[in-house]
Amino acid sequence: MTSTIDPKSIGRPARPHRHARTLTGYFPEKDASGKDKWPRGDEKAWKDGQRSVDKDVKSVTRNFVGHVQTSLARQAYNLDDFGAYQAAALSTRDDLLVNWNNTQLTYTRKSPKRAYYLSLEFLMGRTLDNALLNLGLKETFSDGVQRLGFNMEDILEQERDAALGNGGLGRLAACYLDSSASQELPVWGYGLRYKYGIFQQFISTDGEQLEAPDPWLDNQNPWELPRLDVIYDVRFYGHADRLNDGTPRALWQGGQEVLAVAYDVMIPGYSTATTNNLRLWESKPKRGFDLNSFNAGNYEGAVEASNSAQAITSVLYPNDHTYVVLFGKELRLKQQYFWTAASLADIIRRFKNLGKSMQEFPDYVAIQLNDTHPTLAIPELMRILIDDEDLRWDNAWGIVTNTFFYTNHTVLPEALEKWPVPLMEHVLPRHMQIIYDIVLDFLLAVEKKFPGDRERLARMSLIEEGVPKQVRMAHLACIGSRKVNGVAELHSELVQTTILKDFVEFEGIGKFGNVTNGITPRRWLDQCNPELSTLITNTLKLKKSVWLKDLTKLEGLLPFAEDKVFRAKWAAIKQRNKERLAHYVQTTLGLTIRTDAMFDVQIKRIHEYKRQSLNILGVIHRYFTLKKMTAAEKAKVNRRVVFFAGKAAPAYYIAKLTIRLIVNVARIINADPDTKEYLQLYFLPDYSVSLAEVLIPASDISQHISTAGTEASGTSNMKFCLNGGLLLGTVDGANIEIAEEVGENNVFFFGHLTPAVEDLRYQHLYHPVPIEEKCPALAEVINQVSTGAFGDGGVYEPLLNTIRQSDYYLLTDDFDSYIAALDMVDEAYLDKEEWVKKSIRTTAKMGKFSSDRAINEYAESYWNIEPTSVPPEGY
Ligand code: 26V
Repeated sequence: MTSTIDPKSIGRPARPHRHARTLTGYFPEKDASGKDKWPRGDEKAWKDGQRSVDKDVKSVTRNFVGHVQTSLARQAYNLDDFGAYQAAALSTRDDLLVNWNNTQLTYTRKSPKRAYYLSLEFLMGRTLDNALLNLGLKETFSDGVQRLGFNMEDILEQERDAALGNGGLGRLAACYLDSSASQELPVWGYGLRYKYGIFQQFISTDGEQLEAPDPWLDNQNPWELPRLDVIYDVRFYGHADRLNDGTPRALWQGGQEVLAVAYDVMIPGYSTATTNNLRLWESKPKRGFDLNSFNAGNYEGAVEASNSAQAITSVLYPNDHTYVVLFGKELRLKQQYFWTAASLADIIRRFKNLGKSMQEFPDYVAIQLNDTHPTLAIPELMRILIDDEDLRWDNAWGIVTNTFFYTNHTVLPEALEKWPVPLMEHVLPRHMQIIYDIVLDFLLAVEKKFPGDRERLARMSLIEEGVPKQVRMAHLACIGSRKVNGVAELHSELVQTTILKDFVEFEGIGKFGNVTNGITPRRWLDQCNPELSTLITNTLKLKKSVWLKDLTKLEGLLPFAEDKVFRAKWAAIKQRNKERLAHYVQTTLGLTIRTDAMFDVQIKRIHEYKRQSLNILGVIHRYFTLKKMTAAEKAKVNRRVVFFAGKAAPAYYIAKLTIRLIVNVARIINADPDTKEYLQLYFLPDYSVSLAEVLIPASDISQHISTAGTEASGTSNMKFCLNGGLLLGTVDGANIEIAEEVGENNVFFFGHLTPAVEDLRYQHLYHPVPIEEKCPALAEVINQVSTGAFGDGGVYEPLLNTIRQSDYYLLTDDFDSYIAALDMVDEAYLDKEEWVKKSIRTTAKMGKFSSDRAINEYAESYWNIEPTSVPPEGY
């Protein structure tokens, strides 16, 4: 099938104002005494916190113009918005660098225990606005560029997102880096510098998702510092021979050697001089190309090795929660080892500079494994300690198990990582030997505690029997770590009672815990919703830097829920955020959205367990209900605009069909004169961090409707609630804790609870009830889709069959209560005053969900690290 890209569907805004112009006011006017006259005096830019260098508008513009003329080699009379963005980024970077250098120097001098966050994904989004906020330079900078004839918002729009992640797991890593730096904690991130991040999503005219590469580095990346001096060799393949000299040592030789080159990304803390580091590795061939092959005329052969090396960090895998499509993917395994090997080599080199013995490693180093992706770090550290450092096995294992911490992010069976043993033996022969040695020791210990329990041994082994045998990475991560945690209370409980139950029985509950996820209020309130932030600051009568660093202070808003004037201000800001979103949709997609309606939003990866299908079937139900109404009846209903956004993994057929259904339903109902005043539906293409920053502040209600027990935590639920959006959701993940905080009367819950899920699935399989009997409303909706109400019905059969057949995600069980919950939302929204009260109370009670709280729990209860303050420059 051929498909065309509808230019209107392209999510990325065209660059506004690409014409070049002269920097206005660059040459300042003179005052009477002949001195330069600047619009504002030498005010202190660092308003709320400490700042190393006093910055004024004058020095900001001088630095900016300096970069225009030198770094960019452009003339002051020939600059467009993109050039202005580059100059702004480069001059901001100059400020970051001062703090970054000071921070690293301080860490070297004070040698505190450090923590390292190993994550294959960091979903950073844009940097400029955040860097300026954290430096305390936002207003000064904005004044400066304005004086030069530019508009700060246009400049900010020029930046491309750094989208080195799939979704929640990668964004969590980014929030945690922000919180670590903001709380002066010595934490570094380690990841990969993918040449291509998450794909760009286009939607064809018939609703098909099309993928295009994300060439985010094409415009150069001003935020990274190439460290061509920080390089490690990483080996693959070859052969490993045990020395058999009475030690566990082996010699690993031959194979392919690849270089890992460091790129550093500065991570400024908010209102502090601390600027931490995110180190991303790029793969490079060790030798340029093979001159022998080249001379012999074998040109492909000459560059083969070099291409194979470069391929390692070329692209982020766009899957999450489905391991099957990755089964046996050698390149993914190579990514994981390349990254863990380079990161560990770097960590060990830094540790060795302290002049301590290896025994003290866990006193100076904590390594957090973000999901199982970096689990190879466990056998890799064993390899280094045994083969290079010549330690005894038990001694090495003691060091390893005191260094690592493992966070699980999903209990979905298809997302649990496993690697085929033959592949491991081929790519990492020495590590496979070590894993077998770990297994042997471990199973002996289990056998000792539970003698004769063969089934238990089989369940707990790191090796799953089968053809081929597979290494269970979650088991390895669990036994190799000091502590294991889930990401919300319910999820941690499920980890302990399902996938790692045997391990709890074996090792004791003390090793297992919970750290409920969090989000950074800097990006997810102050930056994305500046008007609300200002209203909060003025109302709490606190400095912004106080409540943004102690989010529980938001509770001070509670009494104002009773204040009519305050409520009006609160509601007006929500309205303006809706208009901002409508403007964005108008300029990027050419679509006109009405803003006198409730905004109902579901934005996240498209996945069956997240049940976007439930939402779209609910929309269809509403559409047909409206169609049956008289004009008088319709006049009483609540107007609703429904938004979806999210990417489907390129090979995930059912998820892609869901997008297609949404787009085609939108086409019909947005054009229907009977209903379009009351119900509109949009699928916004190319979901990203930056798009979330526009959507979230505009939402009245957001949907987090996963089948109970499937969404580990969710973090966008927190972002919506922090911005005064109410939550419609299932009793799942962090929804539960949000409801505990804000009160159940301020959230809309529906659906079956986790303990019922297993039984219901059993019923579906063994005692199925026809859908017409079980849930007639849903049967009717499915029938409409199937018989072509939204275009060729046959197309959607595979999607509809997932519901008609096993209905694994329980749509037939939850549909009626979902519709009832939507009705309750409508009813509540009709009472505007009461709704705004709920909105204020929700924001007021979100303090717990700051990532500052979460990262402190890791720092205190897991890593045992302490804040290390960095003296501002000049002290
Ligand atoms: C799994 C896999 C499986 C192999 C293919 C590549 C791949 C890539 C990523 C993942 C991780 C899936 C786990 C995940 O993303 N979990 C999400 O983590 C969020 C942060 O804790 C949490 O809020 C979400 O509820 C959870 O789904």
